[in-house]
Amino acid sequence: MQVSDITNSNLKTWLQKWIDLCEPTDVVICDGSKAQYDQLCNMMVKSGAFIKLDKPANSYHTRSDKTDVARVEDRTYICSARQEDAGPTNHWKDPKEMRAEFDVLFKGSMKGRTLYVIPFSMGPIESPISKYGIEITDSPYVVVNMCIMTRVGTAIIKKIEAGAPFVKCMHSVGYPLDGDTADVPWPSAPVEKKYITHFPEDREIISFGSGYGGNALLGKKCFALRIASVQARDEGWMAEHMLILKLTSPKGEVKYVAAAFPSACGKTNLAMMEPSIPGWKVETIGDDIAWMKFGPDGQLYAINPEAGFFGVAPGTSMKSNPNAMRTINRGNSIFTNTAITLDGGVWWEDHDDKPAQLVDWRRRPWTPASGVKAAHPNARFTTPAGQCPVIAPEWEDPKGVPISAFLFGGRRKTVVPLVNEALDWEHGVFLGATMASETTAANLAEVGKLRFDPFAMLPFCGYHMGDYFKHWLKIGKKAGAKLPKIFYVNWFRRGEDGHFLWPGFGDNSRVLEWVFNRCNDAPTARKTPIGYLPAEGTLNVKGLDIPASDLKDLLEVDVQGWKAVVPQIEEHFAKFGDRLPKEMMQQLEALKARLG
Ligand code: SAT
Ligand code: MN
Repeated sequence: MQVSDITNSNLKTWLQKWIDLCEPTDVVICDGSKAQYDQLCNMMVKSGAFIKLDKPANSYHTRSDKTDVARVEDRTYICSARQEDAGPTNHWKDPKEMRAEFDVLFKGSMKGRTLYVIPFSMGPIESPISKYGIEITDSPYVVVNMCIMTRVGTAIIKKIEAGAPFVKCMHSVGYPLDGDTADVPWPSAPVEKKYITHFPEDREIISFGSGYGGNALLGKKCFALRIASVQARDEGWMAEHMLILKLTSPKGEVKYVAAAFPSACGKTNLAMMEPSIPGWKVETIGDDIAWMKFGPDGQLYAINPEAGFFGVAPGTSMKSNPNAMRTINRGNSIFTNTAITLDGGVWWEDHDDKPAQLVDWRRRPWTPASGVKAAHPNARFTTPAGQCPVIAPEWEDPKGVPISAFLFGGRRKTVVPLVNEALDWEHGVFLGATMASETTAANLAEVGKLRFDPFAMLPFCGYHMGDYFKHWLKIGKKAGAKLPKIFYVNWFRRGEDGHFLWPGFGDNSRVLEWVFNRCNDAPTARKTPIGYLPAEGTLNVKGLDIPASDLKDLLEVDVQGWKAVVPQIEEHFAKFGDRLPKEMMQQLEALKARLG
């Protein structure tokens, strides 16, 4: 297929504008085929950008430039027409000025390169919850990653030709090969030229200068969260930074749970967990993003808009996440900024193997005595979700799965109990709006400085966060809605001597069991000033070697601790000014009153 075959004038005009501006040598429309994927990988092996690994099968290693290793939040902008619509949690640029700057930056930016057109679907192509996008990029690395992370194919162009809307996603690494400029293994632009920009009113993304992760794989955070959150607000659905898991009880009863946690709280681990309690089963629907719409029965139905996992490699092991390891080991994966073993495999910190010698992510010889990390801390695997051994059979069901519970959480050494059920939806929204992790290594006797990350959406909400809280409240008022129950969990509580009070990992299934039973209205809770906590003896700790005093600390209300947190919540809420829904201050006042 060629650009000249496209008849939809909106798509064609947009493509032609960028082709004319960027001046690529070639234009290729991606078809999502294995043949094209293999051909691009082989091309990158020849150029030196990729190394073909000996294991796992059909997998590749690549390393980025040392300055292009993660999302760049400082260079990420919401270009809404009015600055106040971006809100206090986003950087903003005037859309007209930004576009004028791009006319200069993108001029000739693809000289000597191929421009790839990637038609992709977020979610199963036929799902009423899914949405389509077209990404233009000059990075073959982006193409092959998008082939794993999304559904790529020319069928999407047919849908657009038939009138389906699409999100315009423009990307260039910003490293033209003009004159004598030689190519490098990982082309990118200096940080002051990097821009990850979103035009919410136009449903458009323009990204310049970075080839890494969410900066460049525009279906993920840029589309599926920042742009989709705006679409969800306008259209009455939800685009959330949540994993989705399927929980099956020993009796065979099924419930689906969606959970939001800030980075580095183990979302992927929870999504693929192996329960420690007999007879319970956890299967995966998604590990990062959930799109949810009300069904005719009033329930919220969720899909995972992605088709792969873009997981943090360091810390992933047979202990922390055996099913992620099994997924990767089935092959067909791309490893970015991990270390390489001398027998052609991959390695990272906390890997199960303990090699004596490696090649580190910068391609330098490495031994345990080197004194530096072998893998970059944000090293990633890109791997197809379909090959996860515990992927739920219905993970691609176009109608989605009905959600019974939302979990929120953060990393809290103090104050916050193991599990706490919201008193009602509005209280649940308050819990989401006040999600936080401790930033400082707090003295355990006091409350640490909190970094608030409402709904784990801080860097991902495409509009004013106060309006986003309002949207959550509005969802709760939908007539006939059968809303999920909301819970707050904390696996990270510490004792006075600093030890973890809760074992975590597979034992988190004990908390899931309690949540499951509460969704069936089991009388297993006691009402407290902060919400419903497990009634004495209702959290299943059978077979768990946990001191009674630790269990008590995990499930009690630390009234003094909560009182000390209140001023930090007030400060956090003050940032949203008059766009903070009044219900949030009312919830805070009610909490204060209940604490006495
Ligand atoms: O780089 S991504 O945005 O895909 C992952 C992350 O930073 O959470
Ligand atoms: Mn994420």
